[in-house]
Amino acid sequence: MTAKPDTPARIIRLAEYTPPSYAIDSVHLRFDLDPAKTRVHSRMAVRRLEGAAESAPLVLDGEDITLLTLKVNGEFVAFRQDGNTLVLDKLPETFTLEIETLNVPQANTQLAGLYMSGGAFFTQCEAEGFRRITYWPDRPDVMSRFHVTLRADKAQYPVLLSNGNLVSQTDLDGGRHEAVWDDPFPKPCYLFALVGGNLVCREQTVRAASGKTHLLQVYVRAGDLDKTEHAMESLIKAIAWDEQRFGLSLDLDRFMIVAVSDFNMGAMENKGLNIFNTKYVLANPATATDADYDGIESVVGHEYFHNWTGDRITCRDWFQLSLKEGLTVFRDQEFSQDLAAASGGESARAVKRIEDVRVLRTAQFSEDAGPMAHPVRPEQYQAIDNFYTATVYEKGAEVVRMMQTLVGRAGFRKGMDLYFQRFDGQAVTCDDFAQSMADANPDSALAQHLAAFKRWYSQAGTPRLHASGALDTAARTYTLTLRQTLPDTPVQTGKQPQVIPVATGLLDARGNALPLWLQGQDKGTSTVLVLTEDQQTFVFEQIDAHAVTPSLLRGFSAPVILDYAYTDAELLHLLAHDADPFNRWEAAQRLTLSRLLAAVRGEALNLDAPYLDALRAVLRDPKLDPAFKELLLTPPGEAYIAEQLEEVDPPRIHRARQALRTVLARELAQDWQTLWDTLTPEGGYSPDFASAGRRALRNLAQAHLCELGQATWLGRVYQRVKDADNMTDRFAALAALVHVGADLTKPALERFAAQFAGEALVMDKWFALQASAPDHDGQQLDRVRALMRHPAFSIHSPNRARSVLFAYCQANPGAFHRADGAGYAFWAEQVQALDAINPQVAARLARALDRWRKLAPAYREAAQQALRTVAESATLSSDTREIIERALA
Ligand code: 0A1
Ligand code: ZN
Repeated sequence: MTAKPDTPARIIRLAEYTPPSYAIDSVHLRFDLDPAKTRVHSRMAVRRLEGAAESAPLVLDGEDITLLTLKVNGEFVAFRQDGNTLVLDKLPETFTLEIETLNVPQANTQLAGLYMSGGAFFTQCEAEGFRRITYWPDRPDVMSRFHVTLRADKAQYPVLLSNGNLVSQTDLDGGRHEAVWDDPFPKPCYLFALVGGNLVCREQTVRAASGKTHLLQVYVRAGDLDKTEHAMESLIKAIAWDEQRFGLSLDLDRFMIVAVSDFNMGAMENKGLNIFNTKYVLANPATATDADYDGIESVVGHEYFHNWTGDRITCRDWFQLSLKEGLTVFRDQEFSQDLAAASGGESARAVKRIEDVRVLRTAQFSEDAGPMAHPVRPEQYQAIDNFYTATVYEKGAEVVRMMQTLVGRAGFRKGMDLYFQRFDGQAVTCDDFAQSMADANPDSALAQHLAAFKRWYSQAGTPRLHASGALDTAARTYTLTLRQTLPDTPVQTGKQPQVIPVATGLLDARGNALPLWLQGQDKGTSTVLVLTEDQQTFVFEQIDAHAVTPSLLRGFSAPVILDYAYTDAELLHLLAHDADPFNRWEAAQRLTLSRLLAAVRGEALNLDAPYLDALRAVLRDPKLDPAFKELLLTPPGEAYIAEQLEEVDPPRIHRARQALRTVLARELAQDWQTLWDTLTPEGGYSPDFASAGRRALRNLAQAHLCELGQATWLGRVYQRVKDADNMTDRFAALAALVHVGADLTKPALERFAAQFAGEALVMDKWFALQASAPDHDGQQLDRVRALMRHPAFSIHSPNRARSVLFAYCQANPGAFHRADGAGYAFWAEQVQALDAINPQVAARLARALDRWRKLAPAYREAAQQALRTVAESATLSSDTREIIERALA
């Protein structure tokens, strides 16, 4: 019997959750690995759970696999088949269940379950991949002890890995060998993993603060060993950080990271055997940029932190995904901030925060305003893979951060301790986490307003925070009124107020911080106001000032849209004087945004002297970090600008932003030149915060200087493509040429490709850079099609598909949205082609048209037509169907 590859559209609802009827206390799994026919034998110790009826059936999921045998207590038994499930009735209270299945790893193009990449075996089981290996109650609240035997040809697959501890390794007849692994920690099946292949590893033994020693290994393909140092260093730092900040030690003798080229996501936290997209492991100065180094540090940290927040305590059901993801993103963001601050001082922390907020506001705010809007704890889904979203991850992290803001750092640590004390080894809910935080901090605003706070989990949409202030010089008060509104979203209306922590400071006319007194209490110069109602006023007393500028939402203390009618003068004042670096950056963003929006409306782009002087002052300020200057001088992205508009004409936005860059290039030319001359590298390449910041700012200067079109500059930049001593600078130079579309672009691209033909991750960048290039001549879509005909292009490789298709359809709105609809027709074609190969990746590409209703009429109709074309395809995975249906609903 072969189960069908995909289930028909079925809605899974949080409200319908029921606990499992059976536990699988332990399982022995045996894999006879073979690309064409892998036999999987599983022997499970099953026990009916207390509270389950004697007649309760055992329901096993299975997808795209062949069942060979099924025995209960050694006997063949009858079973029912219901869609993609097997149902067993009339079961004893405890029993042994044996199942044998057949997998065809070489035919598994979805990359979920057991699949092959580069001639090696890998698994991906989150969220529902284990059912593509064997029949099992595939749900995270069934936790089992795994004992795993792997058998394979020794010459082809010398390395055989699974979770936990290596028990034995034995040679078998016929050139095969066997490895036996035992994981001491019970886990849900989504954390199971195996790897079999010809891999090499960098390894190191570390002694943790607890005194225990651990073996750390990073496995890669032969030839990539020289790119594993940064991942190993990041892992060691993550281990130390989690011990120091949260008292959480590594609980395994051995911790392995394995890199694979074909992977749907970034990485996966399988217990003790993390599997990573090569993009988040491999780096050396010649092939990886500063951004890649940062990405590796944060993803290695993220997966490692899951060992406690995800693996030791996991999710009861997939609606609770943010329990582990929001918390773990929060932890990895704190980790990156602490590391940056350790080397670059406190302002480095702000730089990291700004980078995170930029991602949140671009990806998550637009998700929350579109057809895929869902709460941090979604209430329903068709395909859970569609809910690994910016909302669950990034907004979820903000919810955790707000808890820390409300209970303080020490209080947050207490809450984490209590959470582990209560729930270690269990599968629990977001409520359980929030309750632990509140109970550990009974006097906090969080405990006081817990029910209202938890609406952050249940209500979708981005709150708007409307603020207004009134100074009364006679009464010496400044009254701040805060009001919140939460928009309706596709299936939710009539929302309740949430708890919004608003970190606030007040500046006087000279830019000094005013002392804050609230109800007779001294609050220093920065305080967190907690908005819990629709509207509240806060009266600051003893204000001796003739003008007050409020600095609101410092550090972006809540994931909201702040609506305060700042004048340019106030923004320039904040930009010059605010003690909060985040709000200095934010003031500059607001100033730039209002000018961009005027240009989008069709007004001439005249950048005024006060604005330009303020930017110059920033560039010249010796006290400011180069990394901070780079962020401040980078205008809001096209997607973020689009979110501010009712109706969107993407090419128009692109032109406005481009025009602004050109004016900034010209007006600040002297400063760009000075930065270029003075920010010269000091010594060899190092990815540390300070050096990376200098490179970032120097390369921003270079990009602006290229905008001026002077042949000397273009020649100089071409030379850098040839002889830069690191990928950050080499790629920045190439990007600058591609962006301006200079004559030298072609030879530069060819040279680069010849040099890096053997480096897949570098070639991904090469493809992505071209696919995301501006459409100077109306030929960009043809160039994208040409890229797809390049011999190195393969739609089967998610990284390569993303580097062309996503780079064009998602990251290049100015070129993708065409009045003739050709971009959309291309998108429809590719979504369908990809869906037949890999539904998870296809469904992500499908989201490129999420916001079609906001498009100007010239585009809207063609976009709708393309969506309909996809909707009408005869075969469509439930993943892609869910996205398309929601978009059209
Ligand atoms: N839990 C992983 C992300 C992940 C999710 C799904 C995957 O396959 C469908 C793979 C990885 C993380 O947060 O890192
Ligand atoms: Zn995660």
